[in-house]
Amino acid sequence: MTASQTNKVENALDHFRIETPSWGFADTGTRFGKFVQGAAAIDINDKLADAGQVHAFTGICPSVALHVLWDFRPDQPTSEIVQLAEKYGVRIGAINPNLFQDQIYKYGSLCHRDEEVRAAAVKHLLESAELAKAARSQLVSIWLADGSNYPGQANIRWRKRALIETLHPLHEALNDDQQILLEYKPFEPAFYHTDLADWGMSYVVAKAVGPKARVLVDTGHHYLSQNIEQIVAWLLDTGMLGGFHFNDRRYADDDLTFGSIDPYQAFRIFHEIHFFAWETKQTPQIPYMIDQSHIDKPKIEAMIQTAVAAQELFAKAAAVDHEKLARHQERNEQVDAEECLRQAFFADVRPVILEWRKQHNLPADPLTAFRESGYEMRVASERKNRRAKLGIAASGSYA
Ligand code: LRH
Ligand code: MN
Repeated sequence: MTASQTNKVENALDHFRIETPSWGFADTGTRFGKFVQGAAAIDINDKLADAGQVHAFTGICPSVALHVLWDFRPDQPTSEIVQLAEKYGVRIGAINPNLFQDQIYKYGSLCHRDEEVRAAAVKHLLESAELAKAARSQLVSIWLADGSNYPGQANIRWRKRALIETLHPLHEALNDDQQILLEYKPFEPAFYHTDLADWGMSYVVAKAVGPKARVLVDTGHHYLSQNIEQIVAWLLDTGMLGGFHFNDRRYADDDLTFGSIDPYQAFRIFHEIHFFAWETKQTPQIPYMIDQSHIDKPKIEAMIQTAVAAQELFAKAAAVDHEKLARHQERNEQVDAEECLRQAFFADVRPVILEWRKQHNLPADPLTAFRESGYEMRVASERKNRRAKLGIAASGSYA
């Protein structure tokens, strides 16, 4: 790597931060079974404590995304959760409403034909906005399971209009420094149509709802043949990129650890962001968030592995020689242009990362250092006892 590439990598490391999801620390499964891990987090205190571990060993995960019905209890003041986060050296990040698990949402939430159900969903969004304000969080990140399973079942145009109408109260309720992120997903749990199925639909709805609305890109929410980095380039160029949920997949929304299946995909996404920053001389403030469910991997190790992998891929993409690339692009010199990306992707940025960790008093190898800390063993024994007392057991969910 040239001196200027090393400098760009150091600069990228200085501002790369990635948010962990509270739900990634808790027990999870599939419809075929839920597998309990001894050390898995049971409540919000555990989740924030574990997130604190990830930040302590990596130095790049200062915030934790929360899911309203999974993390907030009516009898627990938000200030208490904020203090807990501070105790563990992290802060509350994106607030994710739950508009997909209540029985009333069988035929949708914001898109439901029944006015009462839509009103209940809007009420939950407004409660989520108040939680975000109390937690000093800037993001209300919305994913909807809304959709249908059979042709003819739904009036898709009616539901689109209902979606825009029911998002307005939240938009008005938010402060000017807060944003709504609209996460799209092509299918699951709905298997005929999903109301927010792709980036274009999230874009159209965000534009109609107002200037505080943006599009959230979950890397697992694309058909395998889709060019995700092109979507990212368009959202950057139109100022509508609100953030990312990073994970990896082999087939569908597999929520595997980021970079575990297709690290070059991750690299190409980060490349579009660095190339945009180089061309516009701006550093886009993009919320990078992890959204994974760790069915078999030890959850804290999986989160550290993900943060470290994302950091390395972000650093590699920063090493692309953008001047050289732009010249080759202008001259349709595709081989040389591609070689600019390949050279960076295969560049060894680890010495620069090791030096950056040293300068920030961080362990050279976060995963090994975490393992040697014995934290997981310590919490596993305490949580096993607590789980037994609470009667929490493995379940063949078949939800
Ligand atoms: C939906 C999703 C969404 C969440 C959930 C945990 O697939 O990506 O972001 O709310 O996972
Ligand atoms: Mn997601």
